[in-house]
Amino acid sequence: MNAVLRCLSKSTRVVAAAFVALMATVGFAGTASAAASDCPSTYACTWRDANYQTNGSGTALVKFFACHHDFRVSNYTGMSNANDSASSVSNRGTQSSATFYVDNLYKGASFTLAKGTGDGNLSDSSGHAPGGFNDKLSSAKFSGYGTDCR
Ligand SMILES: [Ca+2]
Repeated sequence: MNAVLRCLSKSTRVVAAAFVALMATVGFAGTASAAASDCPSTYACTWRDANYQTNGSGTALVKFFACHHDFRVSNYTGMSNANDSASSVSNRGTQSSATFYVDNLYKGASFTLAKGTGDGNLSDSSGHAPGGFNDKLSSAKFSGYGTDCR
């Protein structure tokens, strides 16, 4: 009996240690990833939720280097569709401003983010984007690329 208990106890300790390690990993990832810097330098990115995250993950984003003509064809990494859903945007470009549009193919109302800027909450008018764009974006491109960019 004692041997069984010791065995169980040992297993429990192993499981507990694994659980603690897992939680530490998850906790670290959650803390570190909820930032605009999860968008790679030179890219522009969108996230579904405010504060540069999608369902708690900073790396669940949609990124583009030159342009993205139609958000309907993209999902936030491992998550839901990117169209008409962005609540955070970041221009991590180092050369150019980036413009975000409410319709695909760079049409409809738009706003422009200077290089290196972002807006962590599109549902308010503070930050670098004006109000009225939350859950509406459908395309975006860096300046210097034409409306034929795909
Ligand atoms: Ca805002």
